[in-house]
This record gives sequence, C-alpha cells and structure tokens, in this order.
Amino acid sequence: MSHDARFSLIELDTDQHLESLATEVREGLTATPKQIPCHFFYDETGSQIFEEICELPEYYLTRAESEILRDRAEEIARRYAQPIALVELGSGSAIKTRLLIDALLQEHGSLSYVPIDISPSVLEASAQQLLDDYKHLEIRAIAAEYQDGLHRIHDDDRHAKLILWLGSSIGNLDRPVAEQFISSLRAEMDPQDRLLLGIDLRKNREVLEDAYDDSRGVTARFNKNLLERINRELGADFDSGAFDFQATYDEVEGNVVSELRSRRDQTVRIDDLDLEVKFAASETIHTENSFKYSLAEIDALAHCTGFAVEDRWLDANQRYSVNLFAPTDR
Ligand code: AVI
Repeated sequence: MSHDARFSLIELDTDQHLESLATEVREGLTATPKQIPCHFFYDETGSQIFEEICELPEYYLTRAESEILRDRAEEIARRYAQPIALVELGSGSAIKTRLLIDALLQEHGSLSYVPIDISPSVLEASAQQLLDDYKHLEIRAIAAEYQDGLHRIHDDDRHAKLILWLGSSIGNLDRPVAEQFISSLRAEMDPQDRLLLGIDLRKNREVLEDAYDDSRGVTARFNKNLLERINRELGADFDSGAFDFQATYDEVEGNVVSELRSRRDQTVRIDDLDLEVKFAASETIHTENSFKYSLAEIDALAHCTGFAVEDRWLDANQRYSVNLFAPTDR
C-alpha cells in the first residue's frame, strides 16, 4: 500500500496552549531567580545537540532504556492477542520506538502507530522514514498537546492502546505537575490500556553530575544554545561565552538542577522585547530540572494517579527503569 493510504495527520488547534518565546523569556528573565523554561531547548540546533547528548558516554539514560526495550520488546508484544494501537507522546524516529514496532509487527502482522507531538513537520518527517521501513505499519499522527491528542483517540479507537512516554521526560516536570499529568493520562485510558513509562532512578551524585555536565561540553553547548536562540529570534545580544554552565544534584529533592552562571556583571539587551536585563557576577539563569525517582516513589506515583505497576524492568547497571502502568478501578 502507498504511503498516502497508510498515513494520516490530524492537526488540533493548539495555539491557545502555546505561550510564545517572547512572553516566557520576558517573564523568566525579569523574575528572581532568573529562568528560561527547558522546552525552549528544542529548536533545530538544540534538537541536533540533544541527539549528540544521547550518544555521550556519560549520558547513560538513552542506552539504558534501549537495552531494556531490546530485551523486553517481544515479551511486551506477546501480552496482546490482537493488534494494538501504539501511542507515543513525542514523535518516534528513535531506535527505542522501532524496537517495539518491530516486535509488535512480528507478533500481529499489522500495527497502528499514533505519535502525538506539537510539531506537524516533525511528525511528517519521522513518519515518512517509518513508512519506508515498515510496509505493514499504519500511522495516524496527531499534532496536538499530549492530552488533547489522547482525548481524540479515546473517542474513536477500539484497539487496546499501549501509550509510550519514554526518555525520562517525566523528570523535567516538577513532581506535583508530573502527578497531575499522569492522572490526566489515566482519565483518557480504558481498563485494557497500558502506559509504558521510562523513568531515570535516583543514584550517586557523581554519575548524575557527569551525565548532565559532560567532559566534552556538549550539554553546556545545549544550554548556551538557549541564549543564542534568544539572540536569533528576539534580537538579543547575549555573549554566551560570558556564561558558565553548571549541573548540580540536589540529593534531598532527587533533582539535577541545570543553570547558566554569569561570569561578570553585565547587561544584555533584547531588542524585540525592548528590555535590558542586568546580571550580577555569579548570578544564575535556571534552565532545567531533571527529577530522579526511587522505586518507592514510582510505586507511589502510580498509586496516587490511578495505576498499579504491573511490571518493571531495570538495565543491567540498575540505573534506569521502564515501568508498565495498568489502570486500577477508582
Ligand atoms: C529530555 N530530558 C528528559 C533530558 C533530561 O535528561 O532531563 C534533557 C537533558 N538535559 C540535559 N541532558 C539531557
């Protein structure tokens, strides 16, 4: 069958949810302490640098998750007697998604893959590649916020759904926000549906700080790209060389805090906002939280959001977890 017959893209109206870079940069850089939300990392340059991060020796998360999925994909696929809908939050050009697609196609002969992502162009690009590679795959992409997209499938899908939320993306949400988000996913799920969640685990400081501040400076470049993006898109005059990058593990909170630190007193002008931002020497801009979970914290998260952990797998080094959440009656 042609690509056209196997591909559809629904675009839901998402404008109302998207705050612009301009609004959030103005808010974040006039706040105390200063901050820039981490979702702005991912312009074209930032997305490329993130791919480099995933290959770094220190950034074990991607490899650990792939190892688990490689070992368990068949076992996961065998849980289902019938073809399912594989729903992914984020768009899956990645090896990890392919491991599951391979196993599900092998088991059932056909598969409906439903990536949900805010960017229609990212969805189209990754879909074309997948359709080339898998002749029995159907892709029903949805360009939307995750919850709106899930709501859309809830209404018209009779397949059991396996929802993937991989990469420990949950770690970039504050814990109460993560709880709310997982509860909102639960609200869109039927009893036979499952949520497969990749979550990085709490562990010793050195491993974590190396993972988030690598020796080649790739993660530093990823963070400084935020400043360069503001230069490009909002006419600012940040000198990214006048900032240092640091990643610090807060053991009590289980949170790797990423920040840029001003090397000196300086003033930055942002033309498009008609704004001057003053930095004192050593003043920081908070760029990202990466929360880590203990197994007990994952159990508690499942419990308070209407799930039970039906299965859980760790990598050989026990650094990372993939968790299969099953809805419980409430
Ligand atoms: C996308 N997210 C889960 C990554 C993380 O581990 O927090 C982003 C990242 N930041 C620095 N390195 C990777």
